[in-house]
Amino acid sequence: MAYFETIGKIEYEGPESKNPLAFKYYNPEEVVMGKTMKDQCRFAMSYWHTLTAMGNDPFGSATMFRPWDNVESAMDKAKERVHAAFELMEKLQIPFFCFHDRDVAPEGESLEETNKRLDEIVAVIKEEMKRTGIKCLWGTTNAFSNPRFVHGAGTSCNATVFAYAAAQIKKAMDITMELGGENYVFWGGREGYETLLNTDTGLELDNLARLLQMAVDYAKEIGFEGQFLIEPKPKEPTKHQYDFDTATVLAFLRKYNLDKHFKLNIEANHATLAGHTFQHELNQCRINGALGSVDANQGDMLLGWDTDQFPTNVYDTTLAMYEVLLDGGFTKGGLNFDSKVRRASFEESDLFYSYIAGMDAFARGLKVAAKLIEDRVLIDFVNERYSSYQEGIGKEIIEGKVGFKELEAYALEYGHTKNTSGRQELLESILNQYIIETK
Ligand code: XUL
Ligand code: CO
Repeated sequence: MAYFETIGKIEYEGPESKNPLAFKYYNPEEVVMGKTMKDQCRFAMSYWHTLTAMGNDPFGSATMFRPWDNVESAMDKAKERVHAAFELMEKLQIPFFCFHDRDVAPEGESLEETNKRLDEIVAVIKEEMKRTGIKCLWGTTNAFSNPRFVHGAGTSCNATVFAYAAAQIKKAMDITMELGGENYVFWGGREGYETLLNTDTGLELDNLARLLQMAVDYAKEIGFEGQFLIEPKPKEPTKHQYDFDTATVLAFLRKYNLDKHFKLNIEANHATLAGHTFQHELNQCRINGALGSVDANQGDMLLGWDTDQFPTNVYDTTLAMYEVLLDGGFTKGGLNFDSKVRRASFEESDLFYSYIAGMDAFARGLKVAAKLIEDRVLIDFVNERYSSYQEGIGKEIIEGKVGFKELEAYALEYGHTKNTSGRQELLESILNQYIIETK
């Protein structure tokens, strides 16, 4: 059964096209910096926002009544969702998907039954993957929705909940491996706290590290070669999430000797909630060799929560792809649209318009970023700005040849040379010119 019968395959028609169901910038086979756009972007569909979100918010119930939910049992729904997902990805030319265990199959009465249900749906997903060639970018565990995780999962005060979370992750890793997932994500759903008055943060963080070490050990045991990723977020659902931002996660990983095993999955809206730009978080990953993958979305400048909107801001996608390209491009990671249509965009066609908007925004960002790098506009400026470290006293500082005494002697003799302008506004106007003019 086809769920998007009136919509055909979305093709590239170029920037002149007025067809709302066509790509204006995403041209999958076009080569940008040595790779096709398809391989540079590695777009992924998020299973949860696309198939299971229904438009509920704290003030109102569902607005989206999807045709694939028009069947009786929860398991039949789960199967129909697989077919809808693959039809949508095929039509949008999306080569990957990302999922939580609980997105794909409903929980049963017991863990055993839940796992059986997962196996049944995973078999259907595998068939569709074989039929379409679509792959799994990453899998993850939803250890936050069920009420048992009220105090967290790996950081719960209740050891039986810790055990349950471990069991759930074990199974989610098994199925991610079975589906050929290229990464496995840990987003700390309820790993955080509401008040320090009742919280042993030391024990909770030690336990979180223990859980992650168990995942590393289990991956070795089963031969899972996917990349482990941690996805930082500063708040929501808890008021303070432990994986606050890139800097916090890197410090945590290093403290517990886990840094060799993990990279980061950076989400745009999480970066801005932490008071950073999207580019800042990617930049900090890049300089620490920790850029794994991206959750592509955007927040709203006026709202202080995770709105998970489809990314349409070309300025931000350009600067994000700039960091990704400077990092050498994605290897195992990609651009997962952790984005959902607005509650009022409740028709099936809105799913297409929003994915097209997001894919075009990133395709455009990719091209502008590539041109900025090819023309070396920022690179040469930055190199020149730090050129005092390439010779003389600067070189000696870098090479560790001098300490305070030698530098004091130098300063006493030479003082300091004049500073030069940082030229921020000039660079910003050049950036605008590239965004507007790049062909
Ligand atoms: C929540 C969020 C998650 C993770 C996966 O804010 O971003 O969907 O990406 O659990
Ligand atoms: Co996310």
